[in-house]
Amino acid sequence: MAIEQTLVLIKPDGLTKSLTGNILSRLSETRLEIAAARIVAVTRELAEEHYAQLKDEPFFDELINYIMGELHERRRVMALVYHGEDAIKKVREICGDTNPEEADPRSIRGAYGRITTSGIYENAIHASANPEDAEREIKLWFRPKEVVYRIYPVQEIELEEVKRLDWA
Ligand code: IDP
Ligand code: MG
Repeated sequence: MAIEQTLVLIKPDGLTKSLTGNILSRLSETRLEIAAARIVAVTRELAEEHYAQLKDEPFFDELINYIMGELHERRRVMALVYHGEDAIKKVREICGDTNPEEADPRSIRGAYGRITTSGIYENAIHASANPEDAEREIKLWFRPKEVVYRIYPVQEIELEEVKRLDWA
């Protein structure tokens, strides 16, 4: 068994329904460690990049609206990295099937997901499907210094003329 990292997103429906605590409790059953966490206001660019593999699906536009929080009061998601043995499979198992109506009712998606009248699967949580996706997704949502374990190589780069937002 390999030491892996996996990206978890608590999607906007999960935040609007105040499910964050419940979902994190369920994930703690895996005994994996949280290696990173942040609240993210999702831009269209980030949403489209995250779901790039699904761009030809008929539900793609709705999916982008969903993950950006356009369908909910909360225009944000909670992004986390879980770290440990077999992390990808363990988290996917506890999430349950993509379709919340088919997911085991004891899984997170089975318990908290629904299919909207427009047909989108609002399933409360995202979890990386395989090691390649996990690496791509973690690198998309986090900078190296935000993740406490370094399982992917890093490099130092020199920046010139950096602008950053500071308190006025
Ligand atoms: P996954 O989240 O279980 O990995 P993906 O196929 O990667 O499933 O799809 C990403 C997300 O798109 C799903 O979590 C769900 O919110 C939505 N989705 C997937 N398939 C469908 C569908 O057939 N109809 C509506 N929404 C879907
Ligand atoms: Mg997927």
